[in-house]
Amino acid sequence: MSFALPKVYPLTDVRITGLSHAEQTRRLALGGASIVQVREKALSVREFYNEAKLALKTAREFGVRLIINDRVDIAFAIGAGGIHLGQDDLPPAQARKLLGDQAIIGYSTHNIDQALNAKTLPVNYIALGPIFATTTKTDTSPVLGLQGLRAIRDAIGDIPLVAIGGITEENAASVLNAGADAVAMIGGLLSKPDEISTRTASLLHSLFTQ
Ligand code: TZP
Ligand code: MG
Repeated sequence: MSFALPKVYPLTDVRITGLSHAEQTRRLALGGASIVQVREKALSVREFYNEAKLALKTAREFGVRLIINDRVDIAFAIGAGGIHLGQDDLPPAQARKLLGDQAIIGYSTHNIDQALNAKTLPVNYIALGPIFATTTKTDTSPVLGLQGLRAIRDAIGDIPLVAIGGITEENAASVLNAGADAVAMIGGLLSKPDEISTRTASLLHSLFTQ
């Protein structure tokens, strides 16, 4: 159940950008992103469905894989590339039954016990965070730091691992060096909406040339 995870994994955020998920997807894709997670915490299910459909249309135009946060029903309804689940969402095994073998399923973890448990589940990657302090998500678990990331990577072996929380272009390389396969970012790419494409391109460039 492994898949090639891109090193840079952007998430959308309408609150930070004031832009639709589709427009954020377009700007991220123009910067070279090949995977985007649509993260929406405020809209109704119907509104989220409509916005996700538009984002998927854009993603397909650019050959970007679109992952839906939280809502397996929406991922299924629009035919998204996958789902990202948290500890309080539908269990990964149920999502796998509903979405099938081809869907990418990601699962958020926040400590070593959750990460070890995630390894036993039918998921394609484990997300781990927060690595650093963040203001984007308020109900976070304690910060793990690079040492915590390294310890958990060593414990879980080689399952694809996405690090999240407070990651920027400045610290991204250190996160990859501490054992992450990919860096998931919200504020680090989106905080200046006019710079989404250039920041994404710059990050990709810096990670591939280091
Ligand atoms: N999960 C753990 S930290 C976080 C999520 C969704 C927020 C990440 O946002 P940012 O702006 O990249 O710190
Ligand atoms: Mg969730």
